[in-house]
Amino acid sequence: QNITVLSGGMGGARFLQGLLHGIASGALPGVSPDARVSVVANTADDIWVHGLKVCPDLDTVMYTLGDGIDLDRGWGRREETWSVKTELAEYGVEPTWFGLGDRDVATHLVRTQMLEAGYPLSQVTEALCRRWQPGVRLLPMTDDRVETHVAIPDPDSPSGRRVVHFQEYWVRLRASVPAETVLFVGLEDSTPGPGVVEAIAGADMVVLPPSNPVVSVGTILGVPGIREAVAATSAPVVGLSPIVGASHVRGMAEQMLTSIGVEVSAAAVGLHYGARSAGGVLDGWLVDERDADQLDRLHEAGLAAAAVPLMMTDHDATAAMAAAAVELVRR
Ligand code: GDP
Ligand code: FO1
Ligand code: CA
Repeated sequence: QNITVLSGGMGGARFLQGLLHGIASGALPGVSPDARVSVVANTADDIWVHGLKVCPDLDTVMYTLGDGIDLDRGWGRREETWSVKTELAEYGVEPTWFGLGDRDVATHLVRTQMLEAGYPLSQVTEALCRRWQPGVRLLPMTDDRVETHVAIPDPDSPSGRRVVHFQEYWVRLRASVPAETVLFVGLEDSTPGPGVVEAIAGADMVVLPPSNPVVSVGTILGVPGIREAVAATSAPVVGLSPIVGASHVRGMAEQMLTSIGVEVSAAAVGLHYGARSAGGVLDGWLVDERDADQLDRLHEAGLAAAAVPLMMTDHDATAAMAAAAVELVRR
């Protein structure tokens, strides 16, 4: 059996840990322990810093599933040191706000060298995963360059706005100013990476994990051909809400949803993805128990829906979420 997951960074990676735990322990109804997981990961967070290509969501999934992640930060390597970052700051070289760890720099050096030698990001990722053995097939959503940028208020500029890279919006500004517009540079000219459409078309189940619906899953679905593949696949498609009790659990999904005019609620995100019967991509949508009052809205829209505990507090809790997702759309 093949399960395909469209993932961002932390939220998707945490979900994948629980999914793999659930598969191995036989906790997912009708899913055999030898089921294989393919991950289509967001690459629009990617940024070039200090001449290095950094791929936050690919690396967060790879490090998390490869057991190299720093659990407190949720990104970057554990047992990290920061000499390179400190020395760069001593030289006054910007950006000083981006946390580049010494161990992490090695990953970016390998990736940058391979990209500059002409290897596509998909082959670079495959090479890095030979070391990390994440236990999934990790597929960049595209090999083309795509970057999320954010227009923020700027009284000093004639337009009253300034555009910053998503990483600056999140890491330096902590999403503390409104995202007036979110721009996905290069997205409309991108094509699905190798194996991506096949992983979706050939899946026995497609999952939209509790990742950011705008700048993680939204960007993946925005690669021309991917949304179409999800809408057309013979596999059931099920999603889990990243919004619990009208707010995100962490990160900046609230700001992103607001900037595209979508209500910050579990049901609104499910309706934003839409029921496949109504031209959307979902067959089923899981919300947290706190949002059970929103189930009617989802049923009326033609979605299978259920309210279950949706906090990824540990691998068993997350495995139970994955089991509920399987159960919701099982035929
Ligand atoms: P990022 O790329 O590092 O931002 O990670 P993702 O986009 O994959 O996931 C971020 C989303 O995960 C945020 O919108 C959070 O609301 C959501 N999230 C984090 N922890 C949990 C959790 O325990 N349960 C649910 N339902 N969502 C979560
Ligand atoms: N997130 C931060 O909040 N601060 C950082 O300094 C930071 C550095 C960083 C370096 C490499 C990397 O792969 C991820 C990094 N992240 C950092 C996380 C990154 O901003 C992710 O894109 C967020 O999780 C949002 O998707
Ligand atoms: Ca991300």
